[in-house]
Amino acid sequence: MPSPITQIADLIRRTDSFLVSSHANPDGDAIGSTVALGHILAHMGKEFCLYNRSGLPAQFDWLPLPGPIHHTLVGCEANWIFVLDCGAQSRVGDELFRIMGTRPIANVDHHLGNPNFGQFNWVDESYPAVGAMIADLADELSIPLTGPLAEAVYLGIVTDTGFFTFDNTTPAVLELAARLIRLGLNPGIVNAKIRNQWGVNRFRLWGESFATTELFFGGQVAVAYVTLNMMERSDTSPADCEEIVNFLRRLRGARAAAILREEPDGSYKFSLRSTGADNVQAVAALFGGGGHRNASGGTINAGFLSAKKRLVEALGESLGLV
Ligand SMILES: [Mn+2]
Repeated sequence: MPSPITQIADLIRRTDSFLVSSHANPDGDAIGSTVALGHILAHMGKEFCLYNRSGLPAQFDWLPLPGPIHHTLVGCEANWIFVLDCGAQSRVGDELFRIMGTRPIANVDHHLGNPNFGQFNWVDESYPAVGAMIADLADELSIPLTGPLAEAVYLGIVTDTGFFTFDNTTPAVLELAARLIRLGLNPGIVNAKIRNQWGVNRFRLWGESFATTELFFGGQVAVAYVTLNMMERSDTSPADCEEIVNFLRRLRGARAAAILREEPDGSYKFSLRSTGADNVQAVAALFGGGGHRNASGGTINAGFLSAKKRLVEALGESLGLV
């Protein structure tokens, strides 16, 4: 039985046209891997259509593309559908999800628990980013990791490793980054393109949210919040809140950081961060949530004061602070 990467490479060699897709509301790995695979297909003279239900978010408009990223399937014909970085098939959005039974699927992903929904499944959790899988595919097809292809791969790997700061920063992904730099990628310039994309509205929201920070258990648990009203006033959306908790985690002495964000129905979504043996997944699970040991989240169906109290108590108990 050939390895999955050999199967995918053979599929590309013997097929003429592809639809390349990823999850809606794409992050850097979703867009980076979509665009990187597009560059590979362009290099090989294949027909392809790049698709994302959300189109290309403005923060990625600097990325050199091998073709447009379509946000509808109108005019996108293809023999095969690539689905990248999707732990579940439905994450591609309703339009593509509806026609998925009509074409064979190549499922390339690194999420734990991917149900292998494709005809071909290359699912490997040991990769920190799908961008790194596409880099290996380029190697398999003898396509040089230079120019726009290298930038798209780099976008994927730095996004999913938090610029090489998360636990998933493997020797292999650092070696891949080193190779991209050796082949000509300028990390200072590309990192600046990737990172310097914030609107001033987001700063206003973050300032307001950081000002709500409360410390518990002698500073070992930090909690901040964002209300619907705060987002409305600053003209921001839940996407602008995503990284707040990672910065809250930087408080000296805090073993766990939590952010509570108000939902339109009045419930509160929470995100938790910790380091090492401190398990916040177990805390999220108490409220029906999930995630990883050091990064988790969920929803509490309660008003703010009650949600905060329950979360702080659960964190205190889980960390042995009460
Ligand atoms: Mn990913």
